[in-house]
Amino acid sequence: MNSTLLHGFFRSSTAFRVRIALNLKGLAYDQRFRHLRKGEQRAPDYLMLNPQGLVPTLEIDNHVLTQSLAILEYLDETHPEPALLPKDAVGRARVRSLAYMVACEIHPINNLRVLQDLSKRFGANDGAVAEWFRHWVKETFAPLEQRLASEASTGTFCHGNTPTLADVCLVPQVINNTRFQVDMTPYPTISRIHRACIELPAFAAALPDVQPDAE
Ligand SMILES: N[C@@H](CCC(=O)N[C@@H](CS)C(=O)NCC(=O)O)C(=O)O
Repeated sequence: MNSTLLHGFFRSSTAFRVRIALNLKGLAYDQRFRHLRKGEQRAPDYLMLNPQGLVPTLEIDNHVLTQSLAILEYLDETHPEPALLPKDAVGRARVRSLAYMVACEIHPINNLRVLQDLSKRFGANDGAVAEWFRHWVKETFAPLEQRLASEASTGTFCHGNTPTLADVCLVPQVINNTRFQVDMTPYPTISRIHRACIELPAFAAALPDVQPDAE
């Protein structure tokens, strides 16, 4: 019996991050799906695990972990190989900085509950919501592209030639962008890194479309 259980949803980019990390670390896990559009993340049994009513939650080693970045770091600390963070402090700072650009600046304001609120409370139609999404991606993808294209530490992946926390956060965002028709032409370096990542089995197996709950 497998004791690691990921509560997620195929389309959740934060659950996607955790799937990638579990796969990279070679950890077996089961998944319990919480359909976000049906509001299953707010079911009483799930709120007992994660009072925020957000996915992912990871049950592992007899612990209940929430917040994807915290989960990623837990996995990296408890299963150090392959490492998601570089050995040097400045490298770790760079990787975290790239990861946080996506995880802290784009994701929270483009999350489902925010987009739903734009419609419900402020009357935004589907076009306006998509415009909002694209705007906030562009605000961060433009400087992210600039950094990745110009900084010497960029390699095949965001930092060097092995995937890190930065790639784990980047790929789900790029996939999410496709749902809102984000033009990726201005971001050739991000696109190149994305292609390199999804060639890896750990990323490919975490893609939303291949999850059992995919629609
Ligand atoms: N900062 C949290 C964000 C979690 C989050 O917002 N998850 C989304 C899916 S990607 C969610 O559960 N949304 C439900 C909702 O908006 O109602 C993390 O990284 O785990």
